[in-house]
Amino acid sequence: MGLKIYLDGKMVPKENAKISVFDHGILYGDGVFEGIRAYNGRVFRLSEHLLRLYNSAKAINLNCGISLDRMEEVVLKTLRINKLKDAYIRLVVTRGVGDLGLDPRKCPKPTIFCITDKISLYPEEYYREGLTIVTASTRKNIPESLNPRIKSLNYLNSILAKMEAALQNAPEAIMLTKDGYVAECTGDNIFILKDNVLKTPPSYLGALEGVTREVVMELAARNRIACREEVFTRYDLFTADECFLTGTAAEVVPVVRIDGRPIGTGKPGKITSKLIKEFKALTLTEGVEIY
Ligand code: PXG
Repeated sequence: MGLKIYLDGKMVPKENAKISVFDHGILYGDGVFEGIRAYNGRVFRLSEHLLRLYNSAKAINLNCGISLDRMEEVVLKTLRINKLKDAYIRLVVTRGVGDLGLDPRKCPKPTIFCITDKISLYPEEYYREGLTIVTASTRKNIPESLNPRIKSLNYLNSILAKMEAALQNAPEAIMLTKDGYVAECTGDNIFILKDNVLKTPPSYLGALEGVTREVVMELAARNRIACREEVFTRYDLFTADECFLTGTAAEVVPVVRIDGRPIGTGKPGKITSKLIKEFKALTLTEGVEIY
């Protein structure tokens, strides 16, 4: 049996999961989404992801048309019908079908779909050896224009930076704000450790309030590691003792080299390794049960 996709109230085979070319999600990137993970039969931080989805929708004045509780059922049912225990979940709400103009009032009904699939894990050596990454010259969108805290279907800003990373054979790129402060990566948040204090850029700079970022802040508190949201520059990256990225797909992954400079010892740091272990443990003990 092939993969089934939830699409507007129905479970449809992957081959038939198609949406209209008049959908404003396609025409204008008008919509919001979430990337969520399930570990060993439990969905990790599902309510946090759903809250962010509904807040992103609210910020662009998009009514999802179904309640948050119903949306939770959509995710769980899609996992169940595909008999998945470990999965990557992509939940998308678009403005829906309209005419060829921008006006969202011409889109009476949002399009909702949920894809659940086997997770393709990052190579093991990323965690063992750490990542070598670069700074992109493409700056983060300014929050005054399109707030990056909205997880919208407009990812061109991140994609342009990701292309710069690929040109240099790097798996990720650091993105700076228009003023040159470190914001985040193309699909991950960033942390540094300096003199035993963890620092991550505040979301007002234009960083997504990552669910994994929040978990790491909790783990830091639990392990009595000082952690602050702080504005910092590339200088602070280069002179950091440790650096790591966080994201639903990446989890917690060490960074050992940035723009040619080794970070700290040039090997994954001690605190980073501890947080990786703690994070893994948490994913296996908490979460919404699917079955
Ligand atoms: N910042 C941005 C810009 C993101 O897109 C994160 C941070 C991490 O957030 P979470 O909540 O996952 O800890 C994201 C995550 C990809 C990919 O292929 C990444 C994301 C979405 C879709 C694809 O790397 N978002």
